[in-house]
Amino acid sequence: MPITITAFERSPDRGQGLARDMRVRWALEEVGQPYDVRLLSFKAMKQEPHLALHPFGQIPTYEEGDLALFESGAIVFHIAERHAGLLPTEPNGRARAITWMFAALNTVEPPIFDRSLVNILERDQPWYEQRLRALDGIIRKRLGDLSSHMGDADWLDGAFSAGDLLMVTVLRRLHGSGMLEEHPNLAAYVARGEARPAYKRAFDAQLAVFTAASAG
Ligand code: GTB
Repeated sequence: MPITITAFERSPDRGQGLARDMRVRWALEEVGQPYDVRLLSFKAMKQEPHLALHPFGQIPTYEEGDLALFESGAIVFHIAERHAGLLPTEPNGRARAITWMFAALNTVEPPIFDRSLVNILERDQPWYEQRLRALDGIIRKRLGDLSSHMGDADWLDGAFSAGDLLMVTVLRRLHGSGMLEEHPNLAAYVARGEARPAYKRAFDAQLAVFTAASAG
């Protein structure tokens, strides 16, 4: 069954691969599944037929035959369940890798994503500095804990898994903040993820969308 995902017609990140279609593209590249991309304007995302696929009018979505999914974490999990390469087969290792998927999305991503939003939307507000300091404190605590957990390991728990894929996409958002560099093992971890051939193919594909939109 052909797979179709959705992505921004023109990503506000100008091709940095920060939108959440990147993690879906990367997962599909890791497991060697070809996919089509339907590009959407902000207007089209908020209208039918897209709303029938995504109740919140966002990207990414995933279609395969009569299956339609939204939520990037659920999509990556689905890909990892259906195809070898992103989850261990040994049950306990698999459960731990799934735990890391949740940790990336529920524990590490929220303050990092909020920080991006505050920087975009609240810069002119009187509470901006205070809010940024509070979020940076939470993020630094998360990074410190994660760094201690990882030590000198290459990946979170044994071999590369969907947990690493999600964690790296989450941590990448801190590029430019200086916070990753406070933990050389985490900076190296992110670089290791970004060096994977599947990551590079996914990154280049989403960048090509932005480049084409800018030329047109
Ligand atoms: N929990 C959902 C998931 O994981 O799939 C969240 C999906 C989501 O936030 N989608 C965003 C979206 O569709 C795009 S990824 N936004 C449009 C809207 O809500 O109207 C978030 C995002 C957007 C922009 C940047 N950027 O420019 O750097 C980065 C990330």
